[in-house]
Formats: sequence, C-alpha cells, structure tokens
Amino acid sequence: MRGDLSAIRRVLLEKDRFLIACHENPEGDAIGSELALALALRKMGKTATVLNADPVPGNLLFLPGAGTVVFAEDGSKYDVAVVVDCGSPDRTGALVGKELRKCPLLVNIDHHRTNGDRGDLSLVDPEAAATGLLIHRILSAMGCEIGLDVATNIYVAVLTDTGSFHYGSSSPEAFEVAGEMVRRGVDPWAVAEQVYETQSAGRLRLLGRVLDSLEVYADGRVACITTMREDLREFAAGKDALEGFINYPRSIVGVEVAVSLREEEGGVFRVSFRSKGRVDVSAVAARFGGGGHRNAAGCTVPGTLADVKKRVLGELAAVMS
Ligand SMILES: [Mn+2]
Repeated sequence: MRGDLSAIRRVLLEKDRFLIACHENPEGDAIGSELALALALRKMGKTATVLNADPVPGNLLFLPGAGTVVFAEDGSKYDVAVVVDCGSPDRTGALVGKELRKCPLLVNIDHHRTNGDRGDLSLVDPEAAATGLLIHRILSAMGCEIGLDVATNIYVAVLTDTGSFHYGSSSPEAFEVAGEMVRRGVDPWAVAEQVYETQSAGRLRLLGRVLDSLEVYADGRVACITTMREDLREFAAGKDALEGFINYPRSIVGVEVAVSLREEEGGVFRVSFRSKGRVDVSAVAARFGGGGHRNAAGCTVPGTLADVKKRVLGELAAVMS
C-alpha cells in the first residue's frame, strides 16, 4: 500500500471545508465512496461538497446523500479537495478538475494500479477491492461512528466493485466490511433490488440488440460485443444503459476475455475489457493509453469499427499468447 493514512486522518480531523470529487461516468464505488466520506464529515459538523461532472446513475439515486451531489461550482472556498476512485484530477472532468486544483491541499484515495499518485497526500492500494474499503479504513482510523447512511454507501461501493463478490478481488476485508455494514443495518436484498433490479423494458430490448452483435474469436477464448451510436438512439438510451452488458459475453464457457466496443462521437470507440482472471487486461488497455485493473480495464481508440476491432484483438492476442 502506498500513502499515508495517518496524515490523511489528521487533515480530515483538523480541516473544515471539503470538496469531494470522483471520475467521470461514476459508478457504485465512486459515488458510494464520495457520499460515505461526505456524510461522515458532515456528521462531524464540517462542510463537504460533492462535485461531479456527470449525474448520479438512476440505480444509485437511492443512496443516502445522493440528492446533495452538485454539478456546478458556486464560488465556495475549500480547505481540502479529496478525489476518490480516480487516477488523476484530469479524469474528474474539466470543470471539476479546475475546482480541485484551486484547493490548497489535494488528497487522493484510490485503488487503481495506474494511479499516478497525484495529490499532496494519497492513500492508494491496488490490492483493495474497492475505494469504499479505503474510506472505511480512514473513517475507522478517525474513530467515526458509522451510521446506516454511511454504511449503505460503503456497502454499495464494495458490492458493485467486487461484481457482487464474484471477482477475485473479493478479499477477506471486502467480506468483513460488507458484514460489518450489514450488522449496522444494511439490508442486502433491499440494496440489491435497488442496484440491480430496476431496469426498464427498453434497456432489456437494447441488451437484445447489443447481444446480436456477439462475435467469438481466438478459439472461443475472446468474445466481443459492439454498440453503435445508432443503437443508443433507436432505444433512446444513454451510454450508462450499457453498464453490465459486458458480463454476458464473459459468461460464455471457455471465454477468458470479453471486449465491448462502443462508438462515441468523433470517430472513436470506447473499448472495455473484462477478464476471468488469467489474462491481465489492464496491460492491453495500457497499450492504447488506457488503464484499469487486471480483471477490468478500458481505453479509447480512434478509427473505424473494423480498424479498431482489428488493432484491439491483435494486441489482446499478443498478451494472451
Ligand atoms: Mn473502484
């Protein structure tokens, strides 16, 4: 583990005005970590503003504190900026990044291996299953009483980033903290229903369209799905509707790596990788300037669909051979 837990603990105890941010297109770990920290700081009588570039996904709006996230700065001054689950302030979006840099002190709490250790203080542990676990370590070190509102956010951070405890990253700490949160009152079924069982019929139809694009390569070891902008338009869906679709190609017997290609504006494709564990897909993503974890990584590649597919599958084959 890199970083200084005790220095961060001291700063959080001593300072009063906090600006908290995460990466663009946030998911459960990013939002849960931000809100858990913000709620705990507010309970201590401090001000904590959560400033994000993108809206809270619909299935996370039930999280305590989700309604307090803001999307524009209001001229407030802060003592400390905290960026969570995010390699660099650059990945928070232009507006948020600018606000973070105005703060006299930047704290970076993250579990991404590609984290550049940006910030004056950092707690970066690539072994942690979720940034929410690092927030839990910090709050515990501070002696914070974790109420149901904070517990719900930490539980969702851990639940979502471990793929509901499917991934190899599901450490004893992940189970222990999740268990502690349940002891503090979190209802696992109520949470799972909110997070995973709130999709629209339209999203399920979009899934049908995307699964229609399924291709299998490398003697059945690689499966690829593709979403074009036209698909999202036709189903009146945003890109967040695609969350989790990549798990279907990965679930095929014999598949080691799933790839999802999503057409973006301006002739580029967002490429996501999911590995069953043997193949380190962060190495493939890094070849295209992206990053992530061993089991989940992504990058952005310019070109036509055929061209991007050829290059991505070629680099993947090189890593897998
Ligand atoms: Mn995370």
